[in-house]
Amino acid sequence: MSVQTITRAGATSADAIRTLFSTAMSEMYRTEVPAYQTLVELVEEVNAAVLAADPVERHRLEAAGGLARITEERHGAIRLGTANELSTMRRLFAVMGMYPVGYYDLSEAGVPVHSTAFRPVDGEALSRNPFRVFTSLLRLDLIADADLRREAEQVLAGRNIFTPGCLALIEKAETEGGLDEEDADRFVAEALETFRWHSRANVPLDLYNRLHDAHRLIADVVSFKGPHINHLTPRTLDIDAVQRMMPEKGIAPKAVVEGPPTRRCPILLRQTSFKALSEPVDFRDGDGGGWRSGVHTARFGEIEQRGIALTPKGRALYDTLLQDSRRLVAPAADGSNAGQYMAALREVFAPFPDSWDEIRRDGLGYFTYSLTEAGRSNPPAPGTDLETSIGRGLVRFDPVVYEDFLPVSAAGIFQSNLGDDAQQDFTASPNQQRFEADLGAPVLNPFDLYAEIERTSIAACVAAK
Ligand code: OOG
Ligand code: NI
Repeated sequence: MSVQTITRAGATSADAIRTLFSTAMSEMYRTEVPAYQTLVELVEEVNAAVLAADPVERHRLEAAGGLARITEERHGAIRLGTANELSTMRRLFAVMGMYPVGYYDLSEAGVPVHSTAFRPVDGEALSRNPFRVFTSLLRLDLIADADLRREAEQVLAGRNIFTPGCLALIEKAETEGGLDEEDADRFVAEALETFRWHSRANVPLDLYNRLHDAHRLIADVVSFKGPHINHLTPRTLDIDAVQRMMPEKGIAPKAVVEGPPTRRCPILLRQTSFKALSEPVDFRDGDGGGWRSGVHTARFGEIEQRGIALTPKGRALYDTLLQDSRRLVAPAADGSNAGQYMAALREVFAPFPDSWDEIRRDGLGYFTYSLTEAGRSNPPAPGTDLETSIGRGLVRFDPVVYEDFLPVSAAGIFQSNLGDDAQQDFTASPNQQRFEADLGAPVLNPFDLYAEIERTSIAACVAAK
């Protein structure tokens, strides 16, 4: 395996380790969940067709350094059981240049977890490989049954989801400021073990059933030796086409695409998924040391289309319009009113500007700015106003890709029957403090990161000679 290394004391760059890891994860998931392989092929097919039909988009992606990213892109998701698991996971991801961004409180949508997304944060790292992992922590405090809570806590306290080799290499990376090539390869192999599927449960069937009755997710987190990756999501350039074509490939998608409607200029994130598989699992057979067969449903497939990152103003508009459309037509869990919902969504979102220039002028989205060819041969004089340079064709602007998640969409993926009054509280709630204490660090604010990427690009334009 060859990695791109940087010269500093022979250390492998965090970006290179992340790429090794996301590639290994993708390979593992392809063999574990064959439908994922089918989905990846479908997405590649659709992306190639979109780029062939749209040379302008192709050129724009190329110019923004984004073309190579598209087929590489993945996100995954895991669910953890304890504070200790979460803080160690933070240290594990840091070795790959991934940091906790954002806080998502899913309890408001009836899912007993709160979450963050580990991802690269600066523009350069993102353009190399934006691999991200949506990471949830189970909230046992939301289990009403005190006895069941104690049992679950006991099971979780007795497991160790990281291999000793993985823990040793995390420490080595922390003390030595990185890993050499050989250690990087070992680290990836050891870390991968944590994300692997275990067909043998960690609990007897009876306890599994009681956990499952409390909430399906509680059973998923507590019953296994580790936090198996539950989906891996490729990025498509046309989610409507993928949604349409999934049945042709023998995959049944959920009824509605989550997030904003189809638009010329995509905003934020649109997602669809196929239902979790029912998989055979062996459960411990009481004290006898034997095994009993059963099933568990956890792992599924998901596809997403990413659009521009919105400013707080753009996000507020998005949240209002989404709420309005859900008030008009609440998507039914069985998909019976999917057409109606999508129509309402399109109609309600009509006031959201649908050209990059309008989105930019209205301060709704983040952009990167760069010199055009004309701008490079004839740089704007120092102090020239950015708008003037754009007007003269010396500077161009490109949308910054949204790298995060949407709580309503995530909840819709977790369970597709949100009530009318389900809230989308994206800001701090009292639980964020608890989450950060368990994480052992504050989560980063996504808006700050996008603003920084925009600022850096403007500074580079102004400084160019
Ligand atoms: C995470 C669901 C959230 C997304 O893309 O919004 C998510 C989970 O099911 O563990 O991955
Ligand atoms: Ni996902």
